[in-house]
Amino acid sequence: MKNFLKTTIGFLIIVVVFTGCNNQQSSDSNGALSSSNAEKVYVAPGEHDSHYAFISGGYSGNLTVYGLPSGRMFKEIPVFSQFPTNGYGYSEETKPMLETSYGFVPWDDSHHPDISQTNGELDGRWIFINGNNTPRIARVSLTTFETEEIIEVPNSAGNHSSSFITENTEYVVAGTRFSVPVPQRDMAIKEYKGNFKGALSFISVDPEHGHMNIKFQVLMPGFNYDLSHPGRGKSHGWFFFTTYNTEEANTLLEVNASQNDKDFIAAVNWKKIEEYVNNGGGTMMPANYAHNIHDEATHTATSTMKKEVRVVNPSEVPGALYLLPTPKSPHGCDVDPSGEYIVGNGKLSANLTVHSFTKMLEAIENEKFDGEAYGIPILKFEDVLAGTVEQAGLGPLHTEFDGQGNAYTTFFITSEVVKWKLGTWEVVDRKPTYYSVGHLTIPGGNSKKPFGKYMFAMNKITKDRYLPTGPEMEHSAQLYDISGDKMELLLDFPTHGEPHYAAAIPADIVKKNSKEIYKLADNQHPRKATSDAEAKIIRDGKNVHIYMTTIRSHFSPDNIEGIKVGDNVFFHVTNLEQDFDVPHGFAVIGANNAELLIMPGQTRTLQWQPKQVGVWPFYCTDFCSALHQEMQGYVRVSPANSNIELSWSLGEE
Ligand code: K7E
Ligand code: CUA
Repeated sequence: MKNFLKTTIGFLIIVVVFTGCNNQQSSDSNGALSSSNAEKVYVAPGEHDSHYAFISGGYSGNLTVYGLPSGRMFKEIPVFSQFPTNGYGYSEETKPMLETSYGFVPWDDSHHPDISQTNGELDGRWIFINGNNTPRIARVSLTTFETEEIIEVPNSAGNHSSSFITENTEYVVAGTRFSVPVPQRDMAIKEYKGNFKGALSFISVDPEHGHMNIKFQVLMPGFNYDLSHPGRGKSHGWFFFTTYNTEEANTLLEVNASQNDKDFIAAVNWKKIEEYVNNGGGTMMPANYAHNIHDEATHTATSTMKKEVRVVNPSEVPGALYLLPTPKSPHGCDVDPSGEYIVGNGKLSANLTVHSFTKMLEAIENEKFDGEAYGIPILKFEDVLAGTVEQAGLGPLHTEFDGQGNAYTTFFITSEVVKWKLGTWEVVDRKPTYYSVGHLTIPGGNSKKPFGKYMFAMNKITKDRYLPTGPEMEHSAQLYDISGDKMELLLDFPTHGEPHYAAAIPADIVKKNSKEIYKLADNQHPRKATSDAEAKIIRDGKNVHIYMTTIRSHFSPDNIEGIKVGDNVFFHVTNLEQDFDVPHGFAVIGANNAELLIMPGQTRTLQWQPKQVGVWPFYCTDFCSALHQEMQGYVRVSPANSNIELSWSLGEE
């Protein structure tokens, strides 16, 4: 009887709970969910997510790694910004990564990550991301999840239509948002029109190592180049850029750059320009830009200043550039998986414009032009138009594809994602976002082979979605199940910085390659110490180099004397561990930089300039063993004129 009662009451509770949820779900406005949706995002303790999502950190300058469907953040990868958490941009080995022609620039604004591709499919080798403010492109390894390379982009400003990857990672492409004088010079801002230029940079990627090199820059008219995407399949070899401010206004752009009814999508036949350049075409122009590479063998980055760049003027390569009229200051520029449709989202329009690649080629073939801009032929809007998605919403921004013939477009003003059909242009579903969505991502959704299943929206405004945290709230993302006819909202999760775009990929493609340790035997750092016996200290004038090792649970040496005020001390710390996930940290009192976090087999260097006489401790910052708190040492700092001899020890009383 007791059991029967229990079961009945249990059943009743379940019914009540489910009914409650169902009632809530039917009122779409509050975005509440049924418990079956909770199951869809539940990853049991110890189990893994099915997808990685790499979400741009916007004004954090970094890239964050999330799991889908759980929305859990796994890592923040420092890219363009100093990161005291692990010493990136503070350690001597990583400082060169942030060198530019403007000197050391420890911050940037990162917008668009894109994963390397082979045959138009995500191959999971590298991920590229742009620095918007001080134009740079970074390459992050997806075996170490570390930034390996950063190249500065000269003649560019506001590196926004970046960083997008061609079908076989031949190029990572970077377009300037702001047009500027090229070369830079002192001139009146009023003389912008007709004089400023917009550089579109094609940066070749070495297929084996991923190393980047600016192959050429196309010097375009002084428009704003907002977003871009490569052609794929039939349109492989072309690249498309949205433009706004084709008015070439230099003040009050909110009015003056919205005068033209149509701006353009610029179509660039990069294959043609590549061929021209391979035959010696273009001009080498003096330039000044940094190229920074982190070498995994020496665990050290070097920065080289490059002195020239190859530029190409559109008029030099007839047939390589065309302008496709596109309404109302388009923002997003997205190409469908087949390569036929080029979607230009006029952010001031209610309709979506879709151009046809086939029609574009026909119009070019028939030379049906509607004038030209600075010598670049303008095609007729009607001749290239594939179709229009009518009255889909307000403020369209970005579009992704599911590989099933559907496109998903974000609408900033009406806060929604709208699903529509390629070819028929009919709207088939819409779901609200909370609130004011910018980009959206489908795993592989900007490649030839989208993986579908999930879509997530990255929203600009959070408001009441989370517990309040004062005036500053993290932005919110929302995960939707797109496997059915209708999108289903599954989850809200907070993101870090301001995510603009993100790239997502099935975990299987990436996780098998993820590195667990650096082999100590492969460490070629010039100041490594690969055993306690190799620990030593070398004085070179005021520079003191401490070759130090760490292993659970001591530093070697752990007692150091003979350091003087005014010295420049370098702690070169090698982590001797060869076990997965056993980093050691290193911090010393009064350091004006950060800590070091040293991965197994790695060497990292912290500079320390002791300013006060005394005996000062250093310690491990990462709880590495039961005796982690014992992992410490002392440095004796004597007056600048003292005669105390340099000495070091471990385990001597
Ligand atoms: Cu935020 Cu792609 Cu920089 Cu649109 S961009 S939202
Ligand atoms: Cu090493 Cu804590």
